[in-house]
Amino acid sequence: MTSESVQSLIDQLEAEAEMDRPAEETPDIGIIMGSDSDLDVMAGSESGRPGAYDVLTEELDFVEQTDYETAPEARFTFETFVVSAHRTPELMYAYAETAEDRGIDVIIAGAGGKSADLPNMTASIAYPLPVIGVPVQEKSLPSVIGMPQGAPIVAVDAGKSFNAALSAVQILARQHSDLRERLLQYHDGLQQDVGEVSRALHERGTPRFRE
Ligand code: RP5
Repeated sequence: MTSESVQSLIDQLEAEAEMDRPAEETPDIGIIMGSDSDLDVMAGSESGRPGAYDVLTEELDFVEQTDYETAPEARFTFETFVVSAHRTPELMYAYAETAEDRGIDVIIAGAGGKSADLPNMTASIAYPLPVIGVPVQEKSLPSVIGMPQGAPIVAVDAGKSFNAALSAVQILARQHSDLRERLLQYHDGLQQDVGEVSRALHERGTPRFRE
């Protein structure tokens, strides 16, 4: 028995899959997580480690798409949903099965706990769409990466949704040269930061640098 709120999400996904909207109007990346308690890891926490939302919006100029009728002006967008493999299996199935028809090119799926099945089940259902798994906790790692031969998933280290987003954009960049440029610019920025810190440490010496 599927609850009304879940069924309405399933209906929405299935209706979107029928719309055949142009790629400019649909999200390029789908971010799903097992629970909203995963949001700080998956999106990034305001006071802690940055995540997928932060790198996509702050470094790579993506916009989060929340409305499919009025798509954002930005060319590259992502969507975010809570989809629980165990509590809402029908929603997980509908999400994974409709993703490609809804214009998604890559899915980032995160889940916590010891039985973090959302990433690997999504990868199986959405195949051949690539899925990047994020183990939300250290203990989730074996269940995210432990796929049998022939059933692939790409995965990042525990909690590293930031890297999952970069990997997703690397996949998209094979088709979109402006994303390739954005990735190179991001990398240049990282190099610049290391260069500046290195010079400051070297020239000031350790005690003054520590101050
Ligand atoms: C997993 O169980 C979720 O991905 C989450 O990490 C964990 C706990 O979920 P809640 O009980 O906080 O909803 O399925």
